[in-house]
Amino acid sequence: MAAVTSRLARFLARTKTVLGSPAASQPVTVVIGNEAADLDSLISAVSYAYLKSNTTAKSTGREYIPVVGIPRCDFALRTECPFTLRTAFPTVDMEAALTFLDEIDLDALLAADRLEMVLVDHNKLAPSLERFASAVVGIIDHHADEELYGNADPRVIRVVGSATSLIAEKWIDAGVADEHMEPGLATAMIAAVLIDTVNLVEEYARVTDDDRRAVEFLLPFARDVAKTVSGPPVAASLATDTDQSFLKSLYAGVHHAKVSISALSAVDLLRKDYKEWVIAGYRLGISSVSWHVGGSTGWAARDGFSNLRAACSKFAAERDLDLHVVMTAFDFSSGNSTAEPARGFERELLVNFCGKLADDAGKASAVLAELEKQTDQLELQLVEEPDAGTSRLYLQHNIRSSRKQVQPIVERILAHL
Ligand SMILES: [Mn+2]
Repeated sequence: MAAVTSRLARFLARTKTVLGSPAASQPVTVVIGNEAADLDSLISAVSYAYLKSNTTAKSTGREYIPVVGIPRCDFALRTECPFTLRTAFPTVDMEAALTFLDEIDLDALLAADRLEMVLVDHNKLAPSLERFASAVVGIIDHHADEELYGNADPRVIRVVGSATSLIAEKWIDAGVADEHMEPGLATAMIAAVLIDTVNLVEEYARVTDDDRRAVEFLLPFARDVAKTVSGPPVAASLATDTDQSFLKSLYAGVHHAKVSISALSAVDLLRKDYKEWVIAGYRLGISSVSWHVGGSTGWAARDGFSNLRAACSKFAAERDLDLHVVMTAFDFSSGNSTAEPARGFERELLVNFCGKLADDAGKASAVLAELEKQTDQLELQLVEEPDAGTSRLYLQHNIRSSRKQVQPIVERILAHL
């Protein structure tokens, strides 16, 4: 194997050695993204742990370890993540260098009093990790503040397009030596910001000045081919473009990878980008899917609506859900064979009642009535009632509301049932 010339890859390899060594005794700070483990979570965890290893760790001997919050076998489902790593680091197997949730014994670290955790891209531990609440020492996030872990330091929670933009700000503040921000890392960070801000396009209301500032800071590093020892940092086509076409082709590549999912099974589509909450005794799950249910090239046309419904019911039953919401988002104008430039970015909401709410028609219809009342935030239009009473498909005309906005709405509704 060729010598590893990426400092980031060497850093990741060292963290794996620490985890693999029974004799290791140094304190560990696990930097972890949210349970959906999307590109923003992955890259913000890696870039923040690496920053801290280049700054704080030097004086404390503490090891900062980025952890991807899913088992390794699920990584391939996040199609945009492996794609981004391969594009940003064409000569290094960055995926192999990562640590996944099934490769670290957090309980043993906690029992040995060696564990601290920093949450990036979320500010409340996933239900499956709640037992580590006492270990949370830092938060850098862009979701609604759940007001937990009041002593966390840093405790940065600001609604910007991408958590990675907040990490970029930490890099700017730290002013560490330029060689640490290698072209591949800068490219991967830009990719995360572009995907979460729909390519910095104003009308989708995701992008903020902080996201633009992050990209401005990262761009010269991403474009600086001279800083790589082992060849071009990005695919040759990206390296020779101007800044604007660099951003455009990077976004197009990552976006295409993200939406190239129509061959995935229904259950893989549902678990690819999935988060769960327990609210007032009700278990809520929300799956985000970068495709569309309706239409001739949609998911329902592929599987049939009853099969799609059955897959959702099975998925919900396995997780003991009382409410399962499938949020779809699809850019019909983006360059692919089925592009429909006349249609832009569209969202749908598929609401499925299960568990306690499937058994209580009164409460289920109360939830629907409340959702339909959200004429500003959601602007729902009923498309289909595939299974009267337990399932409804809507077009969500307010395309500005992503899961980050929809989840608190559903939480309020469940809390007042
Ligand atoms: Mn995010």
